[in-house]
Amino acid sequence: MAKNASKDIIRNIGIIAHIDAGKTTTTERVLFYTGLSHKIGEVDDGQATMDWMEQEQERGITITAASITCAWRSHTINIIDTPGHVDFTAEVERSLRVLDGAIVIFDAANGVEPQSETVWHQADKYRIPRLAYINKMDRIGADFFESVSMMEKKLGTNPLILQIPFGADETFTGVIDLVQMKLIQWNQEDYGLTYTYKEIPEEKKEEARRRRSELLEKIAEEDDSLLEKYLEEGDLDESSIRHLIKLMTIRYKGVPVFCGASLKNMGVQPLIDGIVDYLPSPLEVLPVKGINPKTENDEVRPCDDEGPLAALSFKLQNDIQAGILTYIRVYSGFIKTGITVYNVNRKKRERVNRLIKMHSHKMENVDILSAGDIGVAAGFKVTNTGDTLCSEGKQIVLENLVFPEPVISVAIEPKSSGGQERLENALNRLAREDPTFRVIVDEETGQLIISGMGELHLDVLTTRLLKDFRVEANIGKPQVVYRETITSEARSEMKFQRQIAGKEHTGHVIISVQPLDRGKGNQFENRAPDSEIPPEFVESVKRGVFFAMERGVTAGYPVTDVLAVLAGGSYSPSSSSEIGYTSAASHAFDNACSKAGSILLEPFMFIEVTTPKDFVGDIIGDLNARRGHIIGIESRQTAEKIDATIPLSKMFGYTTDLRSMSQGRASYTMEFSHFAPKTA
Ligand SMILES: Nc1nc2c(ncn2[C@@H]2O[C@H](COP(=O)(O)OP(=O)(O)OP(=O)(O)O)[C@@H](O)[C@H]2O)c(=O)[nH]1
Ligand SMILES: [Mg+2]
Repeated sequence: MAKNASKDIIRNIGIIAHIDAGKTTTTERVLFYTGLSHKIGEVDDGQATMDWMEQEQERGITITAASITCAWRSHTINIIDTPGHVDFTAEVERSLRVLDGAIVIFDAANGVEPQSETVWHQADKYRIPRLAYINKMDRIGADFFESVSMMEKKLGTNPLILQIPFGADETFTGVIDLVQMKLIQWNQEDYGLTYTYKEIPEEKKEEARRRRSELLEKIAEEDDSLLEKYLEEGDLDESSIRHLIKLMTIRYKGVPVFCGASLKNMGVQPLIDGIVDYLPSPLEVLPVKGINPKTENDEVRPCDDEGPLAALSFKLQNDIQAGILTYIRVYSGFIKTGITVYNVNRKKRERVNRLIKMHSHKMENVDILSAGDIGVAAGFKVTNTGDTLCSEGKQIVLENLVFPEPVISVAIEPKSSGGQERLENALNRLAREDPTFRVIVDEETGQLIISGMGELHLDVLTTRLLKDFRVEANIGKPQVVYRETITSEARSEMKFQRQIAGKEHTGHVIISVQPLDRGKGNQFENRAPDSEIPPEFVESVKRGVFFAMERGVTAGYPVTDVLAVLAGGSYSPSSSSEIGYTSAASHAFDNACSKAGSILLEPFMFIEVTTPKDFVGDIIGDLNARRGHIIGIESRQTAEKIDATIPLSKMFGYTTDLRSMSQGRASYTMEFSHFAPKTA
């Protein structure tokens, strides 16, 4: 189709990395070099275009993923710059879910950091082909080859070195391109906008030749005729090399490695070339998979405008002017203004009134989003994050997004008694945007409890509440969100019977529960004969069980790692109802768990502290006092790294404590590790 032909010039790309690796700094250069901005916005001056939220500029970090569309060598590149802080990992997750490729940035002085591993595995999960960019080559301690070897060791990947640095730290002045066999250097007068290709200096020629042979050895086998040519001639031309690198990349067999120093305006253009040359267009990725809700069969939908509509909503955002913005990736078919689409998860239609392409926070109205596109619909009523939009006649349910569960909470209350409704409204709006943020009412105290991914996450949200929504509220101290689980098997039989609005509702179920391995989450199985529980009521039983799991059994924390089995029950044609089965199932589950004996689990975090040698002793002593378990200490050129696991409950205020222990010179990153029984 002529329409589809233009799709091979589209690239949908995410930028992912550990916090502070330079994602936004690099993206700002992309904006400048592709002509989207006339001036480079620096993160350090609070001027980055991509970090447009006030809080991002104040804190100097990215909080929400922002997208831009730019043009390079007649291609259209949609780039999403994601946050690196672990509290905002959901932004990375949902971006990767809808993208076709990624650039993973590493800090040359630190190599593979904990969050680099996390985002790498997230990209593995969604089968995303990727490029690696070793940034900050100008920093003291920058080590390109050490970083590459960490990629092999820690990420188990096959790096394809396409460039080597020319110099390191203060002497870093350019990159040697092994495909073109040239030294590239940037003109600093125009902030690196122009650059020159030079002869490789004599002292580097031998190394460059050797590295190029190593590269060719790795890639030549990907194509039989090129392998033959390589064996005969001992070399290959540029376009054959690029072809082989692309095949390796989109077949997940290798990761091209680039290097540079974005802040010093070196290295970015070859990386943009890499996006065009090596990352896939929407036509080159696997077709999206889903389930036909009528037949329950798997279905695939290739990227084709003519195909039936399959699109995923992956993000919701409140906009003061445009209302609710729903971010959508269209996989097949198209969405046009004026039509209605079918939300299969809510079983409701949505009318498409306005479509937008986002350029960071600027909007461009468009008439159509076609297969392979990412865009925004304004004014949708029912669609939530993770819902599938399709045609009502040809339904499909795409795999939903799974987000991590909150681990920390605070109580919040309005300053005046009249403020309750306003507060609840604002909280609900924030919760709709952010699937990792929960609002619940404590049944005993009537207090509002909000929970999220970490102290920073809740701090950002409460600041928005007070500033953007101008709500006056008192905010409590952060608390850990524990989990409940069981230690043995048990079963419970429950009969529910009640008159509701003049009608009798009954339900009778037998539920058994058994513990699952840590990290398995909750599961539900139906083993009841159809004669005891008709299949159409199984969903009601499941709903009752999951409701009880959310609410907790003895301490009010969510239940985890439990298998609930519907083992039997009975059915009365005159009175059995959905309400009856749901209520009976909730009670039976509670009762079975109480019998099985429930215990509390607490979240443990993985923490990595980076510190100058002098403070190692004090920091380790302090970690031990917080019930930390030291996993390892690693010496790097510029600092020591201490890895440990530690209960989250002992980590409140750690930022300040670490600062005072180390005269402000140590830093740490922390991410969720696992749940384990609470001991103290
Ligand atoms: N020396 C040096 N510093 C850099 C380079 N690139 C970025 N930085 C600095 O590193 C810090 C973090 O840069 P950002 O671009 O905000 O990093 P990020 O990956 O977007 O960070 P988050 O969005 O918070 O995860 C800033 O102070 C930058 O100036 C570089 O090439 N060299
Ligand atoms: Mg950033």
